Amino acid sequence: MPEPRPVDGDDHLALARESLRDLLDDQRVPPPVRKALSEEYQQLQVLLEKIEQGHIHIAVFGRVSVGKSALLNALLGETRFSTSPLHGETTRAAHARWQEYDAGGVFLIDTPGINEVAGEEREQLAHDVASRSDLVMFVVDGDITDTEIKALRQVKGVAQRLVLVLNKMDRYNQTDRDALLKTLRQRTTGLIQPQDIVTASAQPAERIVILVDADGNETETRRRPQPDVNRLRERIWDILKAEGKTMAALNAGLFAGRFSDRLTKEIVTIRREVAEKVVRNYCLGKGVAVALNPIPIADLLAAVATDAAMVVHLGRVYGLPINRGEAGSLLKTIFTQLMFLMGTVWTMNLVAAALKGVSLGLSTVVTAGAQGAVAWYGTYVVGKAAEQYFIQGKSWGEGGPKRVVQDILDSLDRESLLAQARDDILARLKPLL
Ligand SMILES: Nc1nc2c(ncn2[C@@H]2O[C@H](COP(=O)(O)OP(=O)(O)O)[C@@H](O)[C@H]2O)c(=O)[nH]1
Ligand SMILES: [Mg+2]
Repeated sequence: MPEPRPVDGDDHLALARESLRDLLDDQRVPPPVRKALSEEYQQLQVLLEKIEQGHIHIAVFGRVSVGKSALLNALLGETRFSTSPLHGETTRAAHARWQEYDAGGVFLIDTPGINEVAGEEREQLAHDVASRSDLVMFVVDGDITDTEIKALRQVKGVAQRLVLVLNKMDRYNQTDRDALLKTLRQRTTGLIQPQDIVTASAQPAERIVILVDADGNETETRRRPQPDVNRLRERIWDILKAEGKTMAALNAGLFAGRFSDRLTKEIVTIRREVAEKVVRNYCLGKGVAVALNPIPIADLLAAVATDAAMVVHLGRVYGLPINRGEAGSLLKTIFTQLMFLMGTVWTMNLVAAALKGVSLGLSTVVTAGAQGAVAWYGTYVVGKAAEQYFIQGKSWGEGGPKRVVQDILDSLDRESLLAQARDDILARLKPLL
């Protein structure tokens, strides 16, 4: 039997490229959503270019002064990133531009040190670093602190691939190194594979060397030993050889996934805003009409059932157009639920509620306004129910229409909506009286 061809990194990349392109080109995304997410769209574009050119991004992450910049320099074999004994050069504003260096398609990214104080900012930094890199080198310079463990978890949640680097090994003797490595392994169990924990000396401290000349004169000089990042370089190289393309593809895929989640949420928000406006417009129209031409209380809800136009309009807002006939049966369903759940008694209670606070000198205008408010409110409930039907993709969901209508009634602040309705209607009527 022929073995099926395994899915390799190239296939993953092709898929990732396709999904990024689809997201970028999706014409159904409303312009306001595109505008709200313009930064993310830009990132998407950058990411697409990155995988089209086969770039790999490697970032360092860790506390201030653990030697992140030094480590990148040692890997490069030249000083590209500035290091500092005081407080790490890269520590200012966490969102300052990160330094990048392109070493033949592999980009090394230097980052500010994680701030021990600002938890939220640290989380953001971890997220940003991890989401733009294929591989993150998390650097520590001794036993790992609780803050570091927390940050490690945050990075791990987003990063495609993670290695833990134990730097400044020149400061320890062999026994201490072994002990340190052992605790590190224990403390990161479940977070990092033992083979992904590597030791390094990025910029070993200067040593005093005593030189003895031919005459036996001793002179003291300071020498900086060579950096030792061989194990780290090998580990990164192995990972890139084995998983590089897949990593880049998965990273892009993850980004695309997160992006489309955001997109969906943003679209939902915007649709909800538009739908709310649409519903309120119809509410006001209905309320004013009823106020101008009051009808018997029992017919109020029935009158609501004529709001097919609103339902058709809402269907368009949610990208699920329906015709008048469909709108009619949808309304019938909602109306049946409303009648079932409350009946006319409820309607009279509503009118009483709408009249609340205006008990003295009931003028016709006020009663009319109250009836209009009830019509307004009824249309609002109908609109919200229809909206829910569209949100669930033209379905009432598991609980059926009864549940939906009931939930809406429970969630609405009836008193304040009625007050709003009455004010709106009376404001609209005033010029006519
Ligand atoms: N002893 C020792 N010091 C190091 C090593 N790597 C970096 N350092 C020192 O640690 C300090 C901070 O290094 P830097 O790369 O700026 O740290 P960053 O803030 O993490 O970027 C500098 O003084 C470095 O010389 C190392 O392997 N051994
Ligand atoms: Mg630095």
